[in-house]
Amino acid sequence: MLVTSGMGAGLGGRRDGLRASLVSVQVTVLSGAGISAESGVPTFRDVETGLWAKVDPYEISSAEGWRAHPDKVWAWYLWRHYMMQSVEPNNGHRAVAAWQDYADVHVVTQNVDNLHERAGSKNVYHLHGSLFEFRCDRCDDAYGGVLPAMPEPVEIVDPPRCPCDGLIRPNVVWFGEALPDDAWQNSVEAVNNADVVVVVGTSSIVYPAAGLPELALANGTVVVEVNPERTPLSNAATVSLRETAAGALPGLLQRLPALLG
Ligand code: BV8
Ligand code: ZN
Repeated sequence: MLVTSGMGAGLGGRRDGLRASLVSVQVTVLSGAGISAESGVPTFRDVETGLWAKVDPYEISSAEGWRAHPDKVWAWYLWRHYMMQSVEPNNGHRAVAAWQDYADVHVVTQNVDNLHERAGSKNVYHLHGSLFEFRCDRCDDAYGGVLPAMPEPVEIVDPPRCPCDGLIRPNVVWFGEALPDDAWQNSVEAVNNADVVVVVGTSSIVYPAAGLPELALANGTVVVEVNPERTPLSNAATVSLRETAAGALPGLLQRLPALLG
């Protein structure tokens, strides 16, 4: 609906009707790696193509892993950072951004990519940090140095050093690390104020992020899951669609009345 065009006056009238009916509605989107899959960004757990198919996630995405072999972790994040430059938002990201014309939209994402922002989404809360921010693991100072290109993944690259002699690390949240307070507070508020929560492209097993749809359901809020695969949330969700992000999100708001019966 939001990205389709050329259906003349009928749609215009309905669009105004929809705008009038939705403008006071708050839509909160909880997204995971699956919303970026159709942009060519590998998800984590896909057995074949997943980022974690080739490396041990707890070795490469945990505080312990960083302490044990920072050169391996740094190389992996450099490659992911470089890969992000060659991908574009897809119709899933674009639909979520376009909903802002009709409703009050907040995006809570586990993704460390910037595809929601590049699609035009304003209120985006990164629960697990960003691939585009770097800081010292000792004094926390932000790092703005130039990063080497890495078209092909390599085994190890020594991370740069901070003037305090600390190591420069990506500003992402690793297993065993706390989530950024402001992003978490904004996310809980966005779920508590939501009229509908759309959970898209996440396996719903990593906490505390996976606890947010449960909070919405406990609040009696409509939860719509979009995922080609079933997840631990599918049974509890108000509606669970076995569809892809780019396929389902463009027309989702218009389908809601029929979906919710
Ligand atoms: C913490 C780093 C405490 C960034 C990541 C309660 C119970 C059990 C365990 C725990 C618990 N509480 C805490 C834990 C431990 C742990 C945890 O949850 N473990 C799990 C695995 C059991 N949690 C933590 O450690 C968290 N920290 O609790 O700290 C604390 C408190 C105070 C002080 C100190 C410590 C930190 C968690 C964050 C870890 N970092 N990544 C990076 O490298 O990117 S997690 C990583 O996996 C991702 O960031 C992402 O968030 C998460 C989940 O992945 P998804 O996004 O869901 O992707 P996945 O591949 O799994 O699934 C993709 C889905 O998309 C699939 O379902 C697929 O079907 C679908 N899909 C595919 N194509 C499409 C699609 N959907 C739509 N369209 C398509 N086209
Ligand atoms: Zn430092």
